[in-house]
Formats: sequence, C-alpha cells, structure tokens
Amino acid sequence: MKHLQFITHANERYNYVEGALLALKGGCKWIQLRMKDATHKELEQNIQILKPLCLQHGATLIVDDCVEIARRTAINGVHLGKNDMDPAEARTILGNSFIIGGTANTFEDIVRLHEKGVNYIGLGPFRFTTTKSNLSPILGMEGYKDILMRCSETGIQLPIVAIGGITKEDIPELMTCGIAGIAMSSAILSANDPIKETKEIMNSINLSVI
Ligand code: TZP
Ligand code: MG
Repeated sequence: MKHLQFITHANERYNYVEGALLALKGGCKWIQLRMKDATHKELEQNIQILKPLCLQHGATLIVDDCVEIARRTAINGVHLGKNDMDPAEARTILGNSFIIGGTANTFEDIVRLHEKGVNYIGLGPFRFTTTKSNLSPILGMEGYKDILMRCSETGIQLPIVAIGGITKEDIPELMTCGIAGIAMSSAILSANDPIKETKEIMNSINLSVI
C-alpha cells in the first residue's frame, strides 16, 4: 500500500500532467488521473505522458472512472465511484492483476465494496472541498474513528484511504484512526512549493505509520 495518493486537478498554475509530475518529484508513489470533464482521447493522451513518468518514479498509475481505458492503456488500475461501473463487473474485465479502488462515504458502502472485491477504498469526504462537486456529507475526524472502528469489529481489513479537503496538519490525527493512507489534491497544488509540500506530507505520513 502506498500511503499518499495524489489526485490530479488542473488549476491556474498547473495542468494535470504538470501537477502529477510535481507530486512524483516530491516522492509520491501513487497518482490517480482524475479529469472529470475530459474526453477519452484527452485522458488517453495524458496517460501516454504519465505512464512512463510513473514508471521512472516507481509510482502506481490509476485512472478515475474508466475501466476500458485502464485495460487498453495497461496502467495499474482504476478508481470507481458510486456512479461508475460495478467493481465486480470491472474485476471480470480487468482480472486480478489490476488494482480496483472504490469510493465509500459510509460503513455500509465499505461492506458492499468489500463484498465486490475492491483492493482499496477511498473514504470521504473528510471536510468540504471544491475539488469535487456533489460532495457527500462531511465525515470529520469522528466519522473516520467510528467507521474504522466498525471495520475492525467486523474484520474488514481493506486498506482505507482518507480523502477530501485534507491538509498536512490533519495527517497525524487522521492516521491514528486506522487508515492506510491519505489522498490529496489541492493541499499539494496550492502550496507555494508543491514538491517540498509533497515531501513534508510523505514524511508526516511515514512518521505516523504504526
Ligand atoms: N473525492 C472525494 S473528495 C475529492 C475526491 C476526488 C477531492 C480531493 O481533493 P482535495 O483537493 O484534496 O479535497
Ligand atoms: Mg467516478
């Protein structure tokens, strides 16, 4: 399990690939290419650039939403939200060598995704963020503590990654909730020095891993 997942986002300073490259240079080992309004062609063009860059940096590359693109471009996997393909169907298409992640907002979502054979879960949102539209209810620290406790009581051992408006300062306490890692976008992209920020985030996560 890689502890920091960088979620791509374009802003006034960086395009999707530039942002991802900064995270890679800061030592991030997991990139999720998320381009909500892009065509499949644009998505694939960016994958063709990012795939060798991720390989050079020893990083995993997954794409948001698009099972068929993950398969065709032979990247590491796909992240599926609630409106995307059923993860069990994605598994029959991709097989076991691809990583399939799923979005959860509640404990019940986690149980369902566990049954459908995902490899990891993105659980959120931690707090409000403008990076994603149609946000589900905010979980906050208490939400994570409660849900992670229920996972442990039920014997669900899937890696759970926290997502949504997370800043570097949140990491130590979040990591005590039992999560496996953190997914971040704006905290890195809006930092003065995104490479330095990524390094500091990675250090903070590694210091918090028990
Ligand atoms: N899913 C839930 S919140 C979110 C996604 C993709 C956005 C994460 O980005 P940020 O900028 O770290 O809130
Ligand atoms: Mg989706």
